[in-house]
Amino acid sequence: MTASKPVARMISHVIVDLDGTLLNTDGIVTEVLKEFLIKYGKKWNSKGVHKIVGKTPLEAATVVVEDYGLSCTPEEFMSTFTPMFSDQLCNIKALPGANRLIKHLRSKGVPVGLASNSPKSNIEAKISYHHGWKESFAAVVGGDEVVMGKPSPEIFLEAARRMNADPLNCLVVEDSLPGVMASKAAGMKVVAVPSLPKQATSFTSADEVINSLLDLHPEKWGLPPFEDWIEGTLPIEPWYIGGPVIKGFGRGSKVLGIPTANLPAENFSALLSEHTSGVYFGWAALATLGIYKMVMSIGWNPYFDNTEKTIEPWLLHEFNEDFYGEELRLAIVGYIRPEANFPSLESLIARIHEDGRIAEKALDLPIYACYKDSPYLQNS
Ligand code: ADP
Ligand code: RBF
Ligand code: MG
Repeated sequence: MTASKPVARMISHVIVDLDGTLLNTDGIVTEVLKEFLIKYGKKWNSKGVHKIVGKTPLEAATVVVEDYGLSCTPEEFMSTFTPMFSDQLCNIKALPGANRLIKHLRSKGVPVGLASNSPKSNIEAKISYHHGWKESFAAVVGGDEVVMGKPSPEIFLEAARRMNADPLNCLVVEDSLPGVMASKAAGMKVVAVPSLPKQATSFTSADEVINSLLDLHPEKWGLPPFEDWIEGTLPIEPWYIGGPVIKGFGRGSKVLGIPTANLPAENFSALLSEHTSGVYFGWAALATLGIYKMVMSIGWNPYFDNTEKTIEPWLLHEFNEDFYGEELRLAIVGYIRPEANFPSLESLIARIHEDGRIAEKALDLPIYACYKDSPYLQNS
């Protein structure tokens, strides 16, 4: 008897979560929470953040009230916090790759549902600030439209039902653990995009864990691929940072043979939280030495498991001397890959050299080469 081959599952519909997946809601939640806690004479602490990601507002309020020992009920907390938060909805930014994903699936005719534990009116308000989003969703389901929010599967099943989709043919994109649990309970495939760094290991039930939406490859799920990758690179809206070259861990040249001219990451915390960690490339200007091609990593260097995010640009040029303290300006124009861990130092080094070759070649393409003339670099 021949065992029948399992039929490959066809994905026909995508269902996305909103907060933490498409929108950087946590950034605003944190700002508002800080302000709120000051009123209560308490100080915000980033350590509790993981406990509120993916919770319903009331659940999250309960955690905050308890953790900070606030002298109010969760309901009272909500009645003060909610209007403060609502005032800030217009300031919630799209996460990297969110616009690109929505536009792509829409242009390829793949129906996309939005399923969030937030109340429907809240979802509608949030997406109204993002051009073209509302029209892109075939269904929107809020936490107030089901009996139980995530981790119950109800919200995803309802989104599928409204799109006339079989749950088995749905792919969910989710940042939270409750959301991943809900997707699996609904019988769906799920790609996790953990919004908290270094949490990827707890997402074992997800079908795939990626670092950011930039790393989503729809073709893995039988969906139309993105068409914007060029020679192993993804063009991004350029961003610019600069500052004095500081001392890093002293291991770039010593341990890897790859010197990286570190920038003071704490000066760019707001900008860095807008961009995901990963390997990027672009142009680097040194005030006295000139403009060079550059490839860099931004993040926690998983191989070394750093506790602080660092900015590590490797200038693709042989210098005769160190240039600590010099003003270094960067135009970051493209993305290559997420930061990764490696089985050996040799494999990390080999991969960084390959990143260097990719960047070197890509920067000759007109779409990237033009940024060498950025006024920001010329005036350094
Ligand atoms: P650190 O940990 O202090 O950053 P590294 O071993 O990474 O030390 O060396 C980085 C330093 O090496 C830079 O700050 C810079 O002064 C110098 N350097 C020399 N060549 C390069 C290069 N091609 N790219 C970046 N930095 C270089
Ligand atoms: N470190 C990692 O742990 N994982 C990576 O994937 C990784 N990629 C890098 C890519 C480039 C282009 C560069 C320049 C560095 C990368 N590093 C990575 C960072 C490296 O660990 C770091 O520069 C050294 O630890 C020096 O502090
Ligand atoms: Mg360095």
